[in-house]
Amino acid sequence: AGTIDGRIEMRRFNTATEPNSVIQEALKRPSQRSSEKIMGIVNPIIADIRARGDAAVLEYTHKFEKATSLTSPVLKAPFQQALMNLSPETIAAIDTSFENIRRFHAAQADKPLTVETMPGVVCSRFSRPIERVGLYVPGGTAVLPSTALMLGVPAMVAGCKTIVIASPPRADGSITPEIVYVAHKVGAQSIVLAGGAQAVAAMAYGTESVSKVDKILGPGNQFVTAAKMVVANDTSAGVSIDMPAGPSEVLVIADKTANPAFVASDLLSQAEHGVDSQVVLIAVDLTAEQLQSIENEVDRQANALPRVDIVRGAISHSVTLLVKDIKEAMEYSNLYAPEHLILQVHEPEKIVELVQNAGSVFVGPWTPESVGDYSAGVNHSLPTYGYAKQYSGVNLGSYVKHITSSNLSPEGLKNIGSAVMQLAKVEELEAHRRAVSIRLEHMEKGTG
Ligand code: HSO
Ligand code: ZN
Repeated sequence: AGTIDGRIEMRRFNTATEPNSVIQEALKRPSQRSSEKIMGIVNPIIADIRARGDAAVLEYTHKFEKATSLTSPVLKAPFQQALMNLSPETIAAIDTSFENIRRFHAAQADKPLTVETMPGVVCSRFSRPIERVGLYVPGGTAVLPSTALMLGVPAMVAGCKTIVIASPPRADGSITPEIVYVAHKVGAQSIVLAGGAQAVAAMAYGTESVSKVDKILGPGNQFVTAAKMVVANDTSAGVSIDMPAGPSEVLVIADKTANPAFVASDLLSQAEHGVDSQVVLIAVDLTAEQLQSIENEVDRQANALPRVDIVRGAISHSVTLLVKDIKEAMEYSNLYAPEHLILQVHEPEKIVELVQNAGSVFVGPWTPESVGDYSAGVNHSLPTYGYAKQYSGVNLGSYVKHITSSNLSPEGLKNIGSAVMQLAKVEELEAHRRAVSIRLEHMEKGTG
């Protein structure tokens, strides 16, 4: 499997002939490094940041990012023009993407709602922005200004007062100019020049120069994810997180109408993210020749990619499932709950109705996943590792709290009073009961 004869090929399973247990095993995500090991590294770093603040952040950045010339862990707004020197083409691309993401997320704002549940009993719900958010933008094998857009634009739209962006600096201590430009556009207050658990801890607890935030969002490696879990579980930090994040994934469903070159290109665009990425192809009732031409395309296109070695790693734990019809394909897809689901099938819009679990769906031959990664307007910060079964991707709601309110008239309290008093009695909470009865008595006396 994977690299026989150097050929870049996914393992193949036919659901008609393989036992279900084999298929289930094939669809397992590649296992992650043991969490105890990770925690053993992450916990002391977090403790160190809490104890020594900026000095510790800097030390870790010197050590892990080799940025020994860096003297402050924070870049404060307004950011100097010289730090966002970009080609006009890149500025135009960021501006176009920014505007699409802004429009799609602005449309997600929910209007306040009010319901009179009983005469005189009015319940309302309204939202308020989370005041301070910390956005983690990974560094590593690729620079990801698009992630700064996906996290920063909805924060801006929601009206978060303080937006802090953290991203590991380059070895010369500088930060990718595209990220600085995005930070400027979304109105970020500062950029923390740090990565890993140290960046997460600095934002969760605050340091001399890093402002403490109320929520941390954004993808990252296993250390970042572990650190997010630790700080979210520490009540003294008072911070929440978006969701657990894992390696990138895509599941492509292709039938006879699919273009093999398109199918291969989508599989590879996720496979190039990292050796731990996983891609799945579900081939619906394809002939041997059709399947062959997709596999040939995967091998041919992969070998022409600059990141072919990463692709090779990802493909080595990726699979093709051969299924009999689209219904079966959707059953497996819903079971896998992919981060990205690509439908290259006949009448794809109809198939969208069968989607139960997925982070984001890409419909039809003209919708490569990369449009969603960058520019269409949908968010690319999505649940991985099967968490699409219970989590949504980052959206405007990720940056707000919903607050409810009730407002009763005297008539309302009369209408509802007996129910409240009876339940208070059942729970033997007499002060609760009296808070109602004292008012009803007051009304009866006509003094209210
Ligand atoms: N596909 C990634 C996001 C990304 N792609 C950033 C390119 N740049 C999320 O799974
Ligand atoms: Zn991507």
